[in-house]
Amino acid sequence: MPPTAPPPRYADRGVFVCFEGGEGAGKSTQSGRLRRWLEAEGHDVVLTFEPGDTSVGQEVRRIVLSPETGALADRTEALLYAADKAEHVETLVDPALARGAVVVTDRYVDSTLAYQGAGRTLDVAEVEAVARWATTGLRPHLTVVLDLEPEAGLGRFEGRDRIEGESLEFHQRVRQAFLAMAHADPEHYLVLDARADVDDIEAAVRAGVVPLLGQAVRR
Ligand code: Z5A
Repeated sequence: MPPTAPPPRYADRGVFVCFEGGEGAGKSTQSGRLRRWLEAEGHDVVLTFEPGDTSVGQEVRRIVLSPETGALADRTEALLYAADKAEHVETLVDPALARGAVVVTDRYVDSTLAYQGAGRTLDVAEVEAVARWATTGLRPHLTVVLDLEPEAGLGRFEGRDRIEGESLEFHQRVRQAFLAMAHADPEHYLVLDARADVDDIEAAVRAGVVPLLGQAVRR
């Protein structure tokens, strides 16, 4: 039996913003732009990502994404992503929030619910229990879902890693899972059309983040 999911936890210092969406949706582009703008506004900003932004996470990333890994049992994959998240939250995200920083992460728990849950068709409730346990229930104040048809997103790249090489049906399930999570909790989600102009998306992201900045510390 998987661990019991802890209750949702929202940091009472700092601001936690997450970008989610399929491959090529523009998460790196927009998270980088948000960081530059927040820094220019004088905020302490930590831009991070999953999987792989800790030393343990780098090892996990190599295993889960390298085509050389070959087949992995679905549960093994889910547990590896959960391990990356546990290390990420305890050693990087929580300490930054505690000092009042704005933490911007490129992917977080929703990615495992979408890819290992909906995509691989593991039991989503079980995947969620493991991922919430790993992250001690920490949730973003705002998750920006950059929504894009998988054909369009995958077409923005040439190389394929283990997950990008999955079927179109897999990526369709992933997309629908992100949209369903956003639909279920509109207070904490912003869904944006990732086909829009990059500058327009940036402006919409800022508009979503500005109301949260009251609990962020300025340098
Ligand atoms: N994964 C998982 O299964 N479970 C988990 O728990 C977690 C992750 C955390 C990580 O891949 C993989 O791990 C991912 C899910 C899985 N799946 N795969 N494969 P990654 O870290 O290597 O990459 P990614 O997260 O999927 O991001 P990405 O594919 O690199 O794309 P992106 O960051 O969303 O997009 P981008 O790099 O900003 O932009 C892509 C291109 O589009 C680039 O040329 C841009 O200039 C262009 N672009 C950006 N915005 C636009 C707009 N608005 N119009 C036109 N062109 C644009």
